[in-house]
Amino acid sequence: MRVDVVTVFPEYLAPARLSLLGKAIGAGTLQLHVHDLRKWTTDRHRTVDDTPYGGGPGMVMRPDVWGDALDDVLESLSPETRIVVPTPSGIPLTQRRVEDYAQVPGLVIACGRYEGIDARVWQHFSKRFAVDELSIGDYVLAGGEVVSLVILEAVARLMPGVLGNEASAADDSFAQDRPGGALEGPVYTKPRSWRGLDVPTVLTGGDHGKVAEWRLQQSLRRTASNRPDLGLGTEEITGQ
Ligand code: 6GU
Repeated sequence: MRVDVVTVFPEYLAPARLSLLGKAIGAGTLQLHVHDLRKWTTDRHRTVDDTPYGGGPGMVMRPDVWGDALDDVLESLSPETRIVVPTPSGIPLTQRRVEDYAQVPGLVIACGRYEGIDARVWQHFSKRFAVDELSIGDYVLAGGEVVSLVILEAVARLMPGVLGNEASAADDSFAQDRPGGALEGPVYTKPRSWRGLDVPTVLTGGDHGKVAEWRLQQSLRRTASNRPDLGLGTEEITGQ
């Protein structure tokens, strides 16, 4: 898969060359192209923003600069490429959507800064491409660069050959085919006893059916406690 990121801070994407993402790039599974938006500015000061029409605080990114940048970046790309616009006013990024992105030939992630990008840019490009305005949670970041790293990592680990253990993605919290609870429960490793705390005996007893039952119960309990919004009632834990 190919991912193009357009940003005024291309150096912000340096961590994408590390660890799991770095390996996916090295293996050719992921082709990452980072573009400096200022390359498409035409004035001496390399201006990317201006004051908002209608007044108010902050600055808005100019449609002419973004339009020229996206024309060039999209020119050689598949029409199935998705344009992703990180914004706190977007629709929530979910694992469902990450799974969807893992199936497309490419993404173009348009990182805004300041108060956002002139809305006409998306009016224009949505005539030719699917444009998704996405939020990664109910808090405000200074720009989309960190969000692009989040999307890259979430998508890349679903691609064939990227994770060491292919089975581990299917067992994730939120995965489509996870039975019962949505969140993973607690995990343990050696030593069996540490600072007076013992691993739950069910995990060391060798009864795989009992282990599965215990893990499901832990998963439901954690989901009800940490994420009541996910809508798994406590009756599914207690059986009442
Ligand atoms: Cl996608 N962008 C920004 N700037 N802030 C956010 C966000 C995105 N998601 C949550 N907060």
